Amino acid sequence: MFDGFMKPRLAFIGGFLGSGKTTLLLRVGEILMNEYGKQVAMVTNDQGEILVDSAIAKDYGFEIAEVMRGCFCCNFQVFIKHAQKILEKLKPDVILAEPVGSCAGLMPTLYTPIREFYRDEFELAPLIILVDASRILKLHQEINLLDAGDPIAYLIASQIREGEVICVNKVDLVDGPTIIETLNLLKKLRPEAEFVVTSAKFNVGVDNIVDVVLKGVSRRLPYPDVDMIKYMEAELELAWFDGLYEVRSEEGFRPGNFIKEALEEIDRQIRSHGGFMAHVKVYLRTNRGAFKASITSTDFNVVVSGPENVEYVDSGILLVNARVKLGPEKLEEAVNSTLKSEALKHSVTLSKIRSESYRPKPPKPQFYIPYSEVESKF
Ligand SMILES: Nc1nc2c(ncn2[C@@H]2O[C@H](COP(=O)(O)OP(=O)(O)O)[C@@H](O)[C@H]2O)c(=O)[nH]1
Ligand SMILES: [Mg+2]
Repeated sequence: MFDGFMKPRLAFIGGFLGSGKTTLLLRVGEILMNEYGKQVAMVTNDQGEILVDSAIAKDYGFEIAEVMRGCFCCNFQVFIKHAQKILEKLKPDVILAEPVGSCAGLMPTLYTPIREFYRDEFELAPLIILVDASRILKLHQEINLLDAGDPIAYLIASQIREGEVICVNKVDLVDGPTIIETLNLLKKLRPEAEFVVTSAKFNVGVDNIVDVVLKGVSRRLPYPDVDMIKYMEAELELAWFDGLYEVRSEEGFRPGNFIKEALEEIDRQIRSHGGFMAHVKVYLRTNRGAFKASITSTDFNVVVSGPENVEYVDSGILLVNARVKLGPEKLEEAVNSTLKSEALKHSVTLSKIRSESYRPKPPKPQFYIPYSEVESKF
């Protein structure tokens, strides 16, 4: 059969906020395009309307569609409409989709409904769930993932328990015994899964995920029911913030230093308010290229990536996305006041175009197909 007549592969890469989904998707997309000559499209997804992930994916030259203001499961029809539009426009071989990192229950609300109702249009790859190797054991010590009484622990454990392929990412940051201990913990949570170890950042093990995306077949593994109340508690604990700013400086400023120091100070401010930092991301687009950085609760250093040999720039557009366990008003105030003082320090004039912070609405999936219904069809 010619490629053009084949159903496109559709792969979802889920996992908690900051686990490396966007980084991995971009790597996988690059390999598929450059080494396999595949046409690749991406669907990004988050709570707000100004999405850092989309800005980054566009820089890579991928055709993207965005599902904003809520997760795929609560916007199932929007997701399908976008995916179908991409099919018409681009006829991609592969669609890579990144669900919101605070989303659990992808199997009953998204994956299985697509398999049931859209099997003629998409060929689903196994559900891939990413885990941050540098963070999961620390989180497990703080909020036991095995008993999962804490709502965020419940959310993370639920994500892992429905993965068909569990990808332990960021292994460049940990040693061998930590990887083994991490795999032991994950196997307790999800003994049936296939396990892959990667460093998306340094392109280690990514080929294994490419294989899953291109050729993997869902084994229809059992998946747990989602306790919607507990899941909702976790979603609601984490406020969303997005902000868009114009930055200028007559004498010029160092873009990398500015976003690094701003992010470090935002981190300090949030921690001083007692907030749990799920993920904060900044993206600065300048006429000399784009600079980005992000931080999670267990990061010690902010690493900025962007074009090398650019010392000074004089203007840019700054995007900030945050998901933090803190009141939305406090979060907005902490980010905006920190940016203001950091701008002053760097001789930057910062003009807010817009910023918004709120608790996402309680999740209301459009479909819910429990495993018991799938099982009865065998
Ligand atoms: N050291 C290291 N950092 C990584 C790796 N993958 C992602 N990151 C970093 O982790 C942070 C979160 O990554 P991102 O892809 O935005 O996570 P997402 O929220 O799951 O989409 C970013 O600063 C990435 O550069 C990895 O394999 N190793
Ligand atoms: Mg992302």
